Amino acid sequence: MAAISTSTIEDGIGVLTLDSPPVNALGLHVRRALADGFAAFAADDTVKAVVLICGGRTFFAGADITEFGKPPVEPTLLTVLDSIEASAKPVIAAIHGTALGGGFELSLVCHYRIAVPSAKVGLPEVHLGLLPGAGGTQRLPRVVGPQIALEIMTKGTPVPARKALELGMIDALAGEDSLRADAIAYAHSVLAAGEPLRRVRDREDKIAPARAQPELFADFRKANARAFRGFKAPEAIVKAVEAAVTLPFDQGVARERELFRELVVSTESAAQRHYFFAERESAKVPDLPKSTATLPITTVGVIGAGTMGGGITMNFLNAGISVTLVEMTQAALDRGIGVIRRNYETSAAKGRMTSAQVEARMALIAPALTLDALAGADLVIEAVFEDMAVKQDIFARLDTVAKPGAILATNTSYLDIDAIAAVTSRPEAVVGLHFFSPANVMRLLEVVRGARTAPEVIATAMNLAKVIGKVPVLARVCHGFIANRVMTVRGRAADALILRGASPQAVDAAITAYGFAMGPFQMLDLVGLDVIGRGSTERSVRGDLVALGRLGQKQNGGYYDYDDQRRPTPSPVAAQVIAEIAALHGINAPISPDADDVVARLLYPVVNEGAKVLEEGIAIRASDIDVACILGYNWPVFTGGPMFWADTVGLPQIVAGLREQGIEPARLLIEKAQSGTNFTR
Ligand code: T1G
Repeated sequence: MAAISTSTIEDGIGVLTLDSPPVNALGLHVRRALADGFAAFAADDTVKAVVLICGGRTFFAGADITEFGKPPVEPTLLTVLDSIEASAKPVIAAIHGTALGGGFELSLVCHYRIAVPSAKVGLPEVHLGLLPGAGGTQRLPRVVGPQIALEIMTKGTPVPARKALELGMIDALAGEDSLRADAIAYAHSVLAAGEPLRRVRDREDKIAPARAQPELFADFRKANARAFRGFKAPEAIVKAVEAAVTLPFDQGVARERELFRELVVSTESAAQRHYFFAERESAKVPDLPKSTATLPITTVGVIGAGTMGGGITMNFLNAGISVTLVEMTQAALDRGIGVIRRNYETSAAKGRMTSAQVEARMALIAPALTLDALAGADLVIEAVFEDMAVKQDIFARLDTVAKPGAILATNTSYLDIDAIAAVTSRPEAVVGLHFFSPANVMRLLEVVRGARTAPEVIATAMNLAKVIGKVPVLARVCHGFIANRVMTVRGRAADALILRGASPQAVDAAITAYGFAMGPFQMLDLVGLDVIGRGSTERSVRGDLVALGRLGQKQNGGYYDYDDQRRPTPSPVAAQVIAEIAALHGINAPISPDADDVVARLLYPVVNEGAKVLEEGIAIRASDIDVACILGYNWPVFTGGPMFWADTVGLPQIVAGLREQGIEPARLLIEKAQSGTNFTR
């Protein structure tokens, strides 16, 4: 292991520099280097104060998540932090990049914190199904007060340095390029001031007032009940902050440890830690050599200024990339650009961006009414009507316009991109970029690899995803690629179940209890029964409801009736339609599945389809299917996604359950169940 720490003494200031790529995670070797470095400075009388700083891209980004689930090895993080906090000499944390989790907790046991303006600090453990387990739940409330501490820890969002200074999370800002020098100067100023050393743990000023506000915690719980539903960590954080306010420090820390230990062994935390790595793994393409070149994307063309085309365009404008936006008519173009402007102005009205930023982004749009305007684009994304003939016509014409080396992408949700590529003279340049609506919000980007798509086109698309703030998942060509393919199975199973006698509300209740924000029928009523076609011609419940003019919340109700506040109630009309269609299918043995049965009937088939997607080579790895479902369909992240969840349930049970439903499990699923292996562990 290369040396990761260096110690220097400059005019009485001991500077300890840690450099452990990629993010200075507080793994065992880093903790050892910290313990040794601080012990040496403590014993050296020429050292009057200490500056702790990191090399590389960031201050410590937290505990080493890969160590979780393994027995702790001394020096543990708590041991190291206790030794730093006990220092008789002032310790200054010099922060750049992202001081997160245990990294920020480490800075809180230092006496002072100085950061560069571009730095961010925070306690994002909640995203891992955890709480800050190295004193953060006890020290942060002593710095910013319990209310703000609750917000910071349950939301898990990093706090930019200037805001952190305002809140008292840091004590000073350094120059962007002079952190080390400024931190040393700050240490000298601390010595010159000669103030008694203050430890965060001893501060009372921010928590004493909260002792007279017991309602603070009840109010916070009530205000966040919906957001916290299904998660364990947020409630544990509230309990820990209550302890910070009501208990002496050391007892509060003990309470924090107790709560942390409960969380770290929970399935929810294992699921969220799985997802943390899965989201990063999905960007890696094993059969693409690291040396594969990526093509420069400096100007983009988008064909179609409708809902998808407009949302796709915004992603590039947000990244400062100019877009030539092509529509068939001026009216359609004006409408599309108007929607983009309104979206930005809504964000500006909420203070999320300035009017100048709105104008700067709008200025990056070059409207056009002809494909010829795309001649200079490095990448063109087609986002028109989901019809193969329409797309083939556009690609055939685009092929004659686009410059050599341009990437030609389609946003199709389902269609075969090889059939689209076949009408061009450059199938190696054709790729699928499947965005999810609303395209400027949803973080999933399915990159669809055609039979002849070139490696550098794939590498460029995967890299571009990160540039525009998306998480890429690579898919081969099949109907629906990954997310739509596996989640369509859930819709079909739900349609079948209500014909067997389960009510839409019973199905929706079971799926929301599982953790989804809403069930399949609530979703259909929200989106509109006429929007998502199932493509079948035979009579169906949905077809009959649409024929009755029942399009969902937007018109006359759908599977539910709605009052003028859009509150749903069971619909006798929908029940009648369901009975008629059931009779038509000769179904007369109604069942009344309980919630677990509903979950098994809707989600085991999704796992089965995921196994097929894997064995067909459509997805590279099982965790990619989890990423696609969590980001594309809001599959509850605390289950880890369908494949991680299946491993939690146990694959033999999934296989048996599918067979009870009359479904033959996928070969891969049977093999794994029989061999005792799994998808994601
Ligand atoms: N542990 C181990 N590996 C980590 C890691 C961590 N904490 N953070 C990142 N990595 C790896 C990551 O898997 C990837 O690996 C590489 O570093 C680059 O990451 C006791 C219990 C810091 C904002 O939750 O948010 O402290 O794919 O691609 O986009 O209270 O990483 O290259 O092999 O994300 O520039 C709390 C998690 C931990 C922060 C940088 N800390 N990390 O983002 O790079 S729990 C966190 C991040 C804890 C204490 C508790 C981000 C980043 P590979 P990346 P990035």
